[in-house]
Amino acid sequence: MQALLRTDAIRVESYVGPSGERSLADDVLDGLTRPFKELPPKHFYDATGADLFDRICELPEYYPTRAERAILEQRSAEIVAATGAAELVELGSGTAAKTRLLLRAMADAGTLRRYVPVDVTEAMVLTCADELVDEFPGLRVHGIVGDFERHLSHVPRPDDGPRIVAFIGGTIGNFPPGSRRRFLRAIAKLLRPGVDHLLLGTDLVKDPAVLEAAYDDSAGITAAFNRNVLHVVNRELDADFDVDAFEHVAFFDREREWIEMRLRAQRRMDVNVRALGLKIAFAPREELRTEISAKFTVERLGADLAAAGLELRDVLTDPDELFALSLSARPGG
Ligand code: AVJ
Repeated sequence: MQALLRTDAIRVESYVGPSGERSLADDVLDGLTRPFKELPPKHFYDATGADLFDRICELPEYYPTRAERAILEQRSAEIVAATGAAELVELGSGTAAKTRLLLRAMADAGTLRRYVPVDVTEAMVLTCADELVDEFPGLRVHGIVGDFERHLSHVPRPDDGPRIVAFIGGTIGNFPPGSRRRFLRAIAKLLRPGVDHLLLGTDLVKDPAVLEAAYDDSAGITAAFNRNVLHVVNRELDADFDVDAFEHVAFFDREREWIEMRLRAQRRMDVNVRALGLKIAFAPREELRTEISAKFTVERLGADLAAAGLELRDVLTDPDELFALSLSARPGG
């Protein structure tokens, strides 16, 4: 651990080292040597990718961000009243844009004590800590720079009052079913039975045409976002992907109830990943899976939470029932 900053109000610790790079190397080595090629979606988000994602959130076809914001705008006070939350732990906090609505509601209720952002991007955690202690007098921020899949154990023990652990934005959808439940179980360990709550954002199952448009927009921003992961591999691992020779593919798998994004090679290709001494062959039209984004029914959400030892307490949706924020807790206490 590296202490990055310590004042009366702010404490930021980093757990990311040079191993961040190794995880891309490992994922390329594992994922691109399989019979069905695959790369995990976390590598989308370099500076360009983060920028493209921000643009996706503004697209007319991409409803999740707007729908979730609408729920938070309308129901934050209710969430705070139902949980009595004094502390907000946020996994993948980013700029904390939507979180501010919750922090504001906690401040208005007079319960706000501490915010614990967890994010891999050091600058995000430092900047938002600074901004938030200015915006919310008396707030303490304990930031964790780390990967929420690897560094959850460094989230501090709950302190004063009840805590909400928030995992919003729908990122839980990136986990395939087995690891999704394992990850929810790890989150549950951060909660005291009968005291704390998980606030989880999940996109909902709906008309496949609406879902597919959200992941294949007419302006081509999602296509650029998808291809960008190849630029990341080229830069970080000295590879020579011909990025423009890959076609963006997005479809809703009705059986598994998830959106799948792929990159399809438009011709035969041999790619050299020089940093790994690895050569990868693509057959014409061969596809590389880059993301799954699971869509939920309330039934399946309840079942996934139950499998992680959590009880679904409340499901809040937007007026069009596009997206859900759910509150769950460990029974007992
Ligand atoms: C950030 C994982 C919630 O799955 O909708 C947006 C990422 N991918 N468009 C999602 C994404 C393509 C997004 N999450």
